[in-house]
Amino acid sequence: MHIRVINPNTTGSMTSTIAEAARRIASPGTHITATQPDSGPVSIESHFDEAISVVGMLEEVLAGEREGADAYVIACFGDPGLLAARELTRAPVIGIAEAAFHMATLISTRFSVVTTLGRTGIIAEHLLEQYGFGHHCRRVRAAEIPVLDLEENSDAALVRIVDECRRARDEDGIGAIVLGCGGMAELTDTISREVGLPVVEGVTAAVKLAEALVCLGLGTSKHGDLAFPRPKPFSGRFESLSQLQPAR
Ligand code: 2AL
Repeated sequence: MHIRVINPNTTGSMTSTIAEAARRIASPGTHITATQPDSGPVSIESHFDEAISVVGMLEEVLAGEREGADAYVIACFGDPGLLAARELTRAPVIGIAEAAFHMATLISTRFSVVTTLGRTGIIAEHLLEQYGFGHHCRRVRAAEIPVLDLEENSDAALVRIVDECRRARDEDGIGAIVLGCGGMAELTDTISREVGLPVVEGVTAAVKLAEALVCLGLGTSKHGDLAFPRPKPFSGRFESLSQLQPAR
């Protein structure tokens, strides 16, 4: 089984962190390819960053279709472009936020999310409502660290995240914590040990859900709004997307 894990930002060191976490959790027969767009923001911390990142992320899905990927993971906690990506393939496409929310509800009745910045926390709150997880989530908390601090200032970032997770444990009345950034993929065990609660991390959760769907023979439905986009001319810099043909 080939799972293509796409980091929608362009920071290679974060793609490596995500790849290592994905490979550590993957089953022996699963091959993980980790990629990132050529162009786009180095980190995704706003609606603008998300919007710009989506085109490069979708190009990575199209490249995966040419290689015959069996499933895709979108490894950014805003799940940018998730439904658009699903339109491009019959394979399952899993966003790390939705994966983590689903897993958290299977092991607890209430969870809190600990993410990077307050403004990305608001994006997570929108997703919780959109996905129907609003009443499972007690609180979305921010450690107030820029995403790239996870790579460049990692010791200080970990201290702030652990502190926020402890506050969530002590104040929110929760059973589990969801980590709210793809760049936190390697921190799960440490945080769980420090905080003493189950910690759900999206990249690893998404890889296991992708494996499960592929094993069940389930892929993205092509009936209704997730059908392949209708072929049409694209102009200007997107001309290469004209007459897009489904790979399978
Ligand atoms: C993210 C993420 O997972 N990767 C990134 O660049 N921005 N989202 C977040 N909430 O920190």
